[in-house]
Amino acid sequence: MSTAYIGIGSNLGSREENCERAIKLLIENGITVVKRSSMIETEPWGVQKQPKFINMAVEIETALKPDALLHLLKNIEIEVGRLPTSHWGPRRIDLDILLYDDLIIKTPELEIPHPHISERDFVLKPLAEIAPEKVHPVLKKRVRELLSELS
Ligand code: PH2
Ligand code: MG
Ligand code: MG
Repeated sequence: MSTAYIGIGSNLGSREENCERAIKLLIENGITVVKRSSMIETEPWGVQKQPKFINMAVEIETALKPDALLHLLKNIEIEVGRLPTSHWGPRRIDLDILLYDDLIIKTPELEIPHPHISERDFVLKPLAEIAPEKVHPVLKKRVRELLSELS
């Protein structure tokens, strides 16, 4: 079994419900949701002219390898009603693998740890709620340290 952290975001439709639905679908697909952060409303990052987001993070346990987990997350995004969008544009749901054990992967399809973690308070705040002591395997710093350096 592996432990992974998934970042969840939504800024279209019923944002909280979209996040809940995604978590329900994770569980229905055999993923164990070990911890979940609170939901926070965040200002859009990257492309600013779009609605505010709801963001949260969950800790999961899974036997799925990263590529299979990514595939499942993409299917859940479609199930929750995600439509193709512009880069960093508005979406009903976004499910990102933030960390997966202490793995470091960089392929055209998948980068773990998720890039930009250390620049994004909408990722670090929820993550610090559920995994403050987790060490980022590339930056070699704890999540709570990355958050305090950001703010
Ligand atoms: N996701 C993005 C781009 N910008 N801003 C916030 N606040 N929250 C997000 O989840 C988000 C974003 C692309 O995935
Ligand atoms: Mg994202
Ligand atoms: Mg994504």
